[in-house]
Amino acid sequence: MRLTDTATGRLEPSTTGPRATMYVCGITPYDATHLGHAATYVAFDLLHRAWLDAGLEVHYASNVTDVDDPLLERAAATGVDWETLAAEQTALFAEDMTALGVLPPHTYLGAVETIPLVADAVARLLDVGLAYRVPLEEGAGGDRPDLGDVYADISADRHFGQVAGLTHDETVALFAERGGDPDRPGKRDPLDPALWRRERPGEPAWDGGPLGRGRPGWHIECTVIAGHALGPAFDVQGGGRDLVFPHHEMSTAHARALGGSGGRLQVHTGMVGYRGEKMSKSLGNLVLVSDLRARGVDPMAVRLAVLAHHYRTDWEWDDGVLERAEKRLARWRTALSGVGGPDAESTLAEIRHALADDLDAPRALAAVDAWADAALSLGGDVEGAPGLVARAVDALLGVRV
Ligand code: 5CA
Ligand code: ZN
Repeated sequence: MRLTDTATGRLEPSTTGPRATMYVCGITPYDATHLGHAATYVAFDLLHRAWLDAGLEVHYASNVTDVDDPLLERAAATGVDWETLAAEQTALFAEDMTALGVLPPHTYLGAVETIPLVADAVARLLDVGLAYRVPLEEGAGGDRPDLGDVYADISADRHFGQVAGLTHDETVALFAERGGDPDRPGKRDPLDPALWRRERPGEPAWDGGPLGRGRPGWHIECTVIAGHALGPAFDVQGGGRDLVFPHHEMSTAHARALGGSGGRLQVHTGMVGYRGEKMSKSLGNLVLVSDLRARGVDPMAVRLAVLAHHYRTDWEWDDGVLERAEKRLARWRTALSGVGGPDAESTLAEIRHALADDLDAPRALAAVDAWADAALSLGGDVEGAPGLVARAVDALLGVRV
């Protein structure tokens, strides 16, 4: 099967051997799972299922960014303890994913529980001169204010920029918009990302050995968790398109700095919008999976609504999208209720072909629609055909019918 690699823009083989490995960036748990998250995890779930169907030995790893600025800010603004907020939202996310039929990762690690691994990696980068310290402002750094924050020196990386392929001006703008600090005094380059943030009054901090107490930077966290789970090189680094730059550019650069190569392919999903803008926790224009579930919406209809869009396109959620998916699901269920039906071998082959071709879910759904149309209009007497379609829809598309 082939996937579009963001770095080259080309279709590339999804694996190179009997083992298939992917790292998909997990949530920052300060608010509940929305349809944008759901679409991203359902897309990579299709890949997971296609790999299993091909008989590959799959290792899927993911993370929870359970300590980060947006999470701490939300906790402070709402007066909730940040750890409680993170634990609650992480649990709700798992529930939502289970309801949507997303197979869980084999390795699932939080930022907090991997701090010693990250601190080690950052200390190594300092030792080999690929990272440097930036002096702290007055009042920061606890009893070791002399140990600065640690930043990666991206000028040392010849391949920097290959993931996103952006111009310098574009990168600086995006860096500022997406959690970076281009104007921090003392940095060698505005784009250098933080690897270790020293303790600040009112912020949580952990023992960092030679780094001093503090907490990990965002990109290095994903590099270290992916490397720990999958090794220095793996097949797919995935996430939504909003992570291409800086997150995946930086985490791949960090992987190289640590002697590996990170994801061979960079795979990104389009953005789900709502009411004219990207659905996002920071904008607050959210449709939550848990709200839909609470309203009694069948999560399989939600999954079908997602699958009706190719993973790389941007699309808008609205009631019509959900209504069409509910109708489709009901129609499939009716068509699948018989003992016999039209021959389904070619339907199964078409679903597999469609998924092997850059996860073309809409084409896979169309194949099932065609079979359902034939079943409902012409009938058919192939015994077991509905069962075959039902199992294919369940195993390959993750839709329980
Ligand atoms: N914790 C980091 C990654 S290490 C993070 O980006 N968390 S997140 O909660 O903001 O997003 C989780 C995943 O959902 C990311 O892959 C992100 O790219 C994706 N995502 C967020 N918003 C949307 C959206 N509107 N449409 C599609 N995917 C989205
Ligand atoms: Zn990540």
